[in-house]
Amino acid sequence: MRDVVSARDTAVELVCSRLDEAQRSATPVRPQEDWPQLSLDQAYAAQARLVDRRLQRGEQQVGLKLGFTSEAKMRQMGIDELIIGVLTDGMQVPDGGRVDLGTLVHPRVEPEVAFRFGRDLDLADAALQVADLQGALDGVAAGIEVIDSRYEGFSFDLPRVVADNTSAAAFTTGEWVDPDSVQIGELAVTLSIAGAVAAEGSTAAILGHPLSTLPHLLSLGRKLGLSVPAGSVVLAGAATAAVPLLAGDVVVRVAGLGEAHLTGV
Ligand code: OOG
Repeated sequence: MRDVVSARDTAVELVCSRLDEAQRSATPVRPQEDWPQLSLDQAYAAQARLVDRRLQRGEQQVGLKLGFTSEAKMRQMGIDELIIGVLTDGMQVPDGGRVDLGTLVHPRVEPEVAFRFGRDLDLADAALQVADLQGALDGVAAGIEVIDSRYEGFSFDLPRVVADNTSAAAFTTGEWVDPDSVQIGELAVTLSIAGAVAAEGSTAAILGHPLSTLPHLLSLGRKLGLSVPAGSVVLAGAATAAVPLLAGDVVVRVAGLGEAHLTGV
């Protein structure tokens, strides 16, 4: 039994090391060669270790992100299960800030709706309800996520993308709006790159309504024992398919909610 556990542990550590190295050197890994098969639980264990390494290097956790919450994303990547990843301050870009393309492998951008929570939430607490999450929401904003798979060809299966911290690379959020002052269920979303519209959709593409992600945030977060300290940002997942990030200005506009901006350099 012990041998089985330690062999599994070695696989998790190996995957974590390779992904960490790939991210830091902006050099993709080739999982087809000599890549351990991980279960989904092991993949989340690898993700937790990968995030731990970043925290040990001085980064702070600032939030969480959900992935594959829209049909467009599921179809684009061929995965139909919701996933969760961790956001750190090392990934956070001020609104209108720059993203250095030289530090990334093959980045793509996605238009997002972002939530901000105003009080500490321990998702592992069995008494916590979806209504508590909704009650703790103190801001909603337009957002941009930069994803950058550390796998060659941006190609992965479910455990691989989970281990790779759901391709999280960078993100920004626009001005925070009081969640009670805006209905976010069906707002037009536009992603523009260098002044040209690159993707269009609706917030309804995110599980029918971005707030429908909260039960998933709770169940995935509970399973993994995640916490959401006050001030945390949660990205609800892309409303459209992702688009390559090139040098130039990126603007996400969510009609009636706001805009978020960044520049690829
Ligand atoms: C995985 C991340 C997916 C989303 O919003 O659906 C994601 C990927 O496509 O590389 O962030």
